[in-house]
Amino acid sequence: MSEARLPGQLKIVDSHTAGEPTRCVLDGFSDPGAGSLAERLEHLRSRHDHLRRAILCEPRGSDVLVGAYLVQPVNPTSATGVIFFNNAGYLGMCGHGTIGVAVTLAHMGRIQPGEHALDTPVGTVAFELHPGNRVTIRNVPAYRYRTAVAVDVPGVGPIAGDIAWGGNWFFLSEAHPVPLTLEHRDQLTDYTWAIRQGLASANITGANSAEIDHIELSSPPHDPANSSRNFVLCPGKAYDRSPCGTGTSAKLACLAADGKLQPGQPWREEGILGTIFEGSFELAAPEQGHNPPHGPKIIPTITGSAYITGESTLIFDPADPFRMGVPE
Ligand code: PYC
Repeated sequence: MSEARLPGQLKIVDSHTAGEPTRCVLDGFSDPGAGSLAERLEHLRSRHDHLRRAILCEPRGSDVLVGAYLVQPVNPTSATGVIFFNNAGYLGMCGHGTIGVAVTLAHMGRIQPGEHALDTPVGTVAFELHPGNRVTIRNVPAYRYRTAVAVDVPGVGPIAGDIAWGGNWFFLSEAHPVPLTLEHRDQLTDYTWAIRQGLASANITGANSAEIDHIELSSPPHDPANSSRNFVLCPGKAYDRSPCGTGTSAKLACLAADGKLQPGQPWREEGILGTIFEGSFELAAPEQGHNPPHGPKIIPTITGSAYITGESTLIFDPADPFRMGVPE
């Protein structure tokens, strides 16, 4: 398939993990084949980005969807390779998406309950498929990169937060103008978007000048059985309906750095819908990187459930004026 051409059809399986949807694209697209997943992501970004929009944006998709191209794994023992994408671009890792992919692979009869792994552009992620659509992922190493960073938020003023890596870059703050409830989602979206703009204007980045494209607010949980509640703004301005797997990983790294959570201690992260990811961590082995100055590197494990919501064929009619998605 050359640039700006679409396949006639694509097979997809849709699922949701704790309320956040994942669209697995099974075949019919041009799998870049060889090379690392990071190289293949770049190939898809530079040569086939129109396909991302056609699959995920309106009228076939929506801003909330996360897509997952299933590609050949790099490690022959991995169940699949995965390149995650959304309405704005591509994701290095996606926690809810990995749980969704695992349940999709089981739905297709490609895996059975037990231990597996999948390859992502930021590393291999081990996962265990439990009976009953439940999945535990062992994420890539997470760590806090900077502590108590002040950012001047347009229309709000200065606030403080930590910057952490959990498979994506996060700015995590406990400062928020309204409670973390669904009824305040529009205000929370505007506020977190303003934080993101404040970070960009001040050139505050993750390591190697990486853009911080996820903003995570935390508050005490609504349910006392849980540990914390969050609201996470994703790169394309949609908020995560789930407690966000990479966001929970980044949070665990900050808790570990502050000595507020010990290895193996359980953590229950409540998302904006009240759904839960169960997390814990172990300290990363020295060969997985030295300890950065703002806390140790950790290996987070995140458990959640996903459900299949559909199995269908996307059709790209050459006569359809919106076959490439609606204009941005
Ligand atoms: O679960 O890691 C996650 C995630 C990232 C963006 C949306 N969900």
